[in-house]
Amino acid sequence: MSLDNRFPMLAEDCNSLLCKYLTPEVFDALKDRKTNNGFSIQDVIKSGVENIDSGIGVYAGDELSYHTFSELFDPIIKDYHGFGVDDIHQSNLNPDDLNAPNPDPDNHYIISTRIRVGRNIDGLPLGTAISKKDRNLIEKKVSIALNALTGELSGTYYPLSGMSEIVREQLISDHFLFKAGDRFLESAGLNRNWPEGRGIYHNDNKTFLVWINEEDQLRIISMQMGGDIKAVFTRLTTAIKEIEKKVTFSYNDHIGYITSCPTNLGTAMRASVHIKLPKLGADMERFKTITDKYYLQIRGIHGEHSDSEGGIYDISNKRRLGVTEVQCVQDMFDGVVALITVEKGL
Ligand code: ADP
Ligand code: CIR
Repeated sequence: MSLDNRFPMLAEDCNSLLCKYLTPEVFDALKDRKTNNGFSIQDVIKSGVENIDSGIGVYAGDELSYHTFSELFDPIIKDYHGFGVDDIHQSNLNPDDLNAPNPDPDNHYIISTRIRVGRNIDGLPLGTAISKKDRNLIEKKVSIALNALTGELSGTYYPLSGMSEIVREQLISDHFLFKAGDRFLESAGLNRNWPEGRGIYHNDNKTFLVWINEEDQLRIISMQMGGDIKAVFTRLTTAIKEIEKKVTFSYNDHIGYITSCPTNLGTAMRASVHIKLPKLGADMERFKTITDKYYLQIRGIHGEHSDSEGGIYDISNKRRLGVTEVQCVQDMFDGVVALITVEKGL
């Protein structure tokens, strides 16, 4: 589909935030603007126009996109995060400030815990607008920095180019690696030159992993079996500090860490558990009342846009901007405690 200078045809039954906030007036105001990397409003909305079932539907090409197209991004950011233009974002990556004793020490409910952050390199366009050359340079620079890590974080970088199909599929089904061919990312230009420049770094027991050049240039991940949320957060924060000694990330005082999808701005953190809740799963209305109260999101067992299997859900924090990293994890912890209490009583 080619997008031109006219207001796009948006389906009547479209429920994305793009469809909610892209009025003809907003489009007209933005249609001739471009960022310093040549990113236009047509580029911003392409994924949501082509994928009418999008939840959000927009991507940024660079930090400047959030400013240049603020008439569209600001209301979307307000709607998703509850964060207004005059609000302030603050970071807190101190595990000592987290109150999260294992909510399920006997492993009846929580299967595994995972916390990730998205990061992008300061001074470069985001993956939506980056050149092949710069993408490859990022892969090189970041993999060198990662290969120098020591102790528990010590591991190996595996480029996607040349990885066998069996290994790749196993890594995906074990929840360690990103999928290929995501249609939302495809439309956003994030899959250009696939698989070149992409890959995964992980330690031997796969408790610390870094995805390179997927939706964001880095996704830094800490995960392990069971519900020791604090241990997972502590490992992640240690790793971020180590990587930041070698690589400078794009950060803005107002909207925090810059990411290609506005849902990830701020902390860029998603703290999740895979949790068995078959009884609540049979009463989605009640389930959602609890997840809404604690600012949580329900995903399926294979990540975003996937379904639940066997009563197991991926429960994570929804807010990422205007709350600290500690608060993101605290939202998830508090909600998981409430969910387990209700599930036990059913
Ligand atoms: P992201 O978390 O980076 O936004 P996805 O929702 O696609 O992206 O999840 C990426 C992968 O991580 C998927 O395979 C998903 O099942 C896995 N995952 C997410 N949370 C957990 C968890 N708590 N335990 C194990 N795997 C998880
Ligand atoms: C959508 O709008 O449904 C996709 N573009 C994904 C949005 C959420 N993305 C994310 O959490 N990174």
